[in-house]
Amino acid sequence: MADTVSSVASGMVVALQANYLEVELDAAPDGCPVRLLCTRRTRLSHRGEAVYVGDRVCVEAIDPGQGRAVVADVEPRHSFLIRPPVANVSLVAVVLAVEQPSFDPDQASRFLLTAERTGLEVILLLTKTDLISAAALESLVARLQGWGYDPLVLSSEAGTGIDALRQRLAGAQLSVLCGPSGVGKSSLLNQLRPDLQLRTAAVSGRLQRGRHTTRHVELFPLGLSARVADTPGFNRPDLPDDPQELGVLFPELRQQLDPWPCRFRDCLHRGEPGCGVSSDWERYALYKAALIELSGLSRPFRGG
Ligand SMILES: Nc1nc2c(ncn2[C@@H]2O[C@H](COP(=O)(O)OP(=O)(O)OP(=O)(O)O)[C@@H](O)[C@H]2O)c(=O)[nH]1
Ligand SMILES: [Mg+2]
Ligand SMILES: [Zn+2]
Repeated sequence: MADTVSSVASGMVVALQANYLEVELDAAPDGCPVRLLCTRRTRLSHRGEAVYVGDRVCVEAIDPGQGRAVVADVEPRHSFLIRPPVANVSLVAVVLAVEQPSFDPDQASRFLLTAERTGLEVILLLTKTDLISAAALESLVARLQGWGYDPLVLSSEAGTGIDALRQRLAGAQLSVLCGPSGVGKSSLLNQLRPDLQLRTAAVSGRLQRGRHTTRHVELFPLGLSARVADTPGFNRPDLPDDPQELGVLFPELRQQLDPWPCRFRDCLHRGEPGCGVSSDWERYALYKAALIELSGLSRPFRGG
């Protein structure tokens, strides 16, 4: 009889809860479930190797009866979203509500900057568009276009934009829905895959904040070859540590560097000689405020 307990297989981490990883096998051995509940080999922790949703892993000590195994190794990642942590992402979808909770440009930018740090394609999903007038929506869309994004206009309530979203996500191997709590990330997934019946909860309080309903990152298949990650919302992503890294995370700043690269490579675009970046864009104030925040953390500024 084959010793299935010692067999080895490869797969992908599809969910993470406390100390357990759920791994979906590429090909399950006979009589073994496709999804296994796994712990990590202690030597992985000793080497300081964390394992995240989206990671490709090798599992061993498979116990088909119990549906358990142990993650022994993690393959190198081709991309990584820092927060929420997801490995091997191909598309980052930043989800923002027009209301409930209301649109906050500083918060929105922090999510977009975090997404841009992956170097991957970033899209912006505007949700709950049933809650504002057509004119207000039009002006918000125009504003976001000025930030370099062409937002997808959505409403899970009215069913607006769901087919367009499905098409967009189906073209990416692994996309992540990330954004503040209560903006309707899980609601969007329920629209795309009604069978999922993910838990959602009404926003509450004076600020109409979300209630942190989704607790774990989890991947769900969409169509034949795509997966989408639902993630727990949070309120204030950190800025990158390095002021030099900040500018290129703003698409509307990046666009200005293309025709007019700055004279100095370490230019921070605050009116330095030969700088190719103008001050005539909406988020310039936000960019400068972020630089000041970062300089408090790292090194002092020269000049003003
Ligand atoms: N009016 C309106 N309400 C919506 C829409 N989409 C979601 N909601 C409501 O917004 C609330 C929050 O939705 P969720 O899907 O739980 O939000 P989430 O982003 O997953 O929140 P977390 O899991 O906490 O991060 C729920 O009461 C939804 O019914 C929408 O398009 N229009
Ligand atoms: Mg949710
Ligand atoms: Zn410059």
